[in-house]
Amino acid sequence: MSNMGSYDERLKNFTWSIAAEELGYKDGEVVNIGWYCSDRICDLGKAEKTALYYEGFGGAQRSYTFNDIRLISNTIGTFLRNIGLVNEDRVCLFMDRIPELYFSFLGVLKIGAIVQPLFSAFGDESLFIRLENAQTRAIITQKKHLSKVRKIKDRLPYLEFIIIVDQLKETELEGKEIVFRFENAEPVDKMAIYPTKAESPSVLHYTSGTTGQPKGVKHVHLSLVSQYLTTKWVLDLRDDDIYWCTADPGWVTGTSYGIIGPWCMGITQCVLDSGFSAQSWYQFIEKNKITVWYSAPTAIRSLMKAGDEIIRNFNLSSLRHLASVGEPLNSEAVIWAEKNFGKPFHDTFWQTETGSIMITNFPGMKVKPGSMGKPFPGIIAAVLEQKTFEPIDEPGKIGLIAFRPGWPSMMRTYWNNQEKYNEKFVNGWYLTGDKATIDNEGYFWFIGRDDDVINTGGHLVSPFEVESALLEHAAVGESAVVSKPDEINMEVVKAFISLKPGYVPNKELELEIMNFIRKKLSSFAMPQEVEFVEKLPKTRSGKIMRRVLHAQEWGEEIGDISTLEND
Ligand code: 6R9
Repeated sequence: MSNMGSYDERLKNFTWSIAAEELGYKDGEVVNIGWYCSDRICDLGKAEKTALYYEGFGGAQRSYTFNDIRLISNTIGTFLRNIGLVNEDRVCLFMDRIPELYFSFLGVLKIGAIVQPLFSAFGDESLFIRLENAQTRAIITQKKHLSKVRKIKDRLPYLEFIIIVDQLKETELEGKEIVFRFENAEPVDKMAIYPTKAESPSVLHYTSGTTGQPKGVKHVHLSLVSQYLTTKWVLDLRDDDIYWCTADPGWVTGTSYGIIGPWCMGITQCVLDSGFSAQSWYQFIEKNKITVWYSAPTAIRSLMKAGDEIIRNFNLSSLRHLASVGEPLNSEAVIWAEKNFGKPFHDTFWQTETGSIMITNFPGMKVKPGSMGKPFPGIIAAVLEQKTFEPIDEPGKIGLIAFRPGWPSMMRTYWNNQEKYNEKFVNGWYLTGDKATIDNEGYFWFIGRDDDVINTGGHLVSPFEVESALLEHAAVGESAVVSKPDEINMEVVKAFISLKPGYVPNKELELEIMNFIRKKLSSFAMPQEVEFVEKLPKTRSGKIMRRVLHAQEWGEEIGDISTLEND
């Protein structure tokens, strides 16, 4: 039996106060995520339990108890307060996935300041845009990323403190820079945690739009309520679990479920801060006896590409529950996992803006491979007709995925851009910008981003459906399907494909793949052109950037590509 029990029972009796009660939180009282993730867990008697097990480049290892993270986050919080930072100041975290990143996250929240996590792989201009937009007052970074900060700091009048977590000599420091080494600092056992309330701002996540500047999504401390309950019921974490969320905290998955979710439940989590390889990932699972694993389709497809043989070299029997987020999860990937790990990946659908999981395949519920599952209890979800924005009743009809506002972890605004925020609501619905269908059992099926769906001669083609079918071809490692202009049909399907090792691109293979799709799906879903590529353009969180390929086909402006992965 999962942590949730029966889905239908939960739906009937659901209120968010289930979570509030378990957290010991009452409306109107103080709620501080930093405290909930460390001090409270110690108060519950788990001070000596491992909170974090970290493995870095070259095999560096460190592990910390909940008491350690309580003390270290106190120490950081106190340091930040002593240099003059106050509640609602924006503090950027610009670090690799080192333990300091995780502790700083809690430390910043403990003084009531707003934490702004950014991918350390960002170049100086991507960093600049986001620090300028948020009028960030302090940045915590590593020596190895300092040169990027130095390049832009003079153009950032609001940036007063550049805090470096590793050793630098006094003489090497420039203006605004301070060294703060957590390990050497006097541990602070007691600090007055800032009394944040439900609506006090907590995390500011930047998400890139299709056009224009990246937007800052503002979250509040009440998000804890959603994050706690979805972690418990969807990821199904239990006291003795060893959890691994593969996401970087520069992406919302890495904070909602890579920090807050597991730690507010007092769960041991592992972090692997090294580049991707199938070998090192399987090894990490085996060595740490990971039980619950939360990853993304891009990583899963890479593992599939590496082949099934390698899996036999490892004992992965500790795995109890698998989940995925970030992109549509191809049915092929679900079936592959069942075959190789003895259990499926459970898809979870949500966004930076929603703050927590919204639609999902619940543990214990029938998984339909290729479907996103059903709405989380308390979430009212629908697909809306395009023009009227009214919910569609007919099963199988494509519409816009929308939610009724009001769940605890919903964004409160886009930073400095209330207008863009308001545009997300129509008829009392929050619009996700994605399209789906609902089947006669209430399962949601992803179709594509609103602007990715292809209309070829009047037929609507889901890029996801074509990509999933392509993945069933033996030669295809990964693909991105977009439209290209066509005189007769206005637009037709084009596929960009990266091949599995051992396959060579040629005309014959192109024709074979086209035929494969024609037989599997239809003649209009068949790519009219296949372009073989080494790799696909992706964001730092692993999402295929179809719009880059689309723009290339249509000779249009590419728009904001600051999240493009470029190494
Ligand atoms: C958590 C996160 C949100 C967008 C979302 C959609 C896509 C995420 C998905 C999925 C299909 C899933 N997306 N999960 N599409 N199936 N299970 O990813 O947040 O980075 O803001 O992206 O990602 O297009 O609108 P974010």
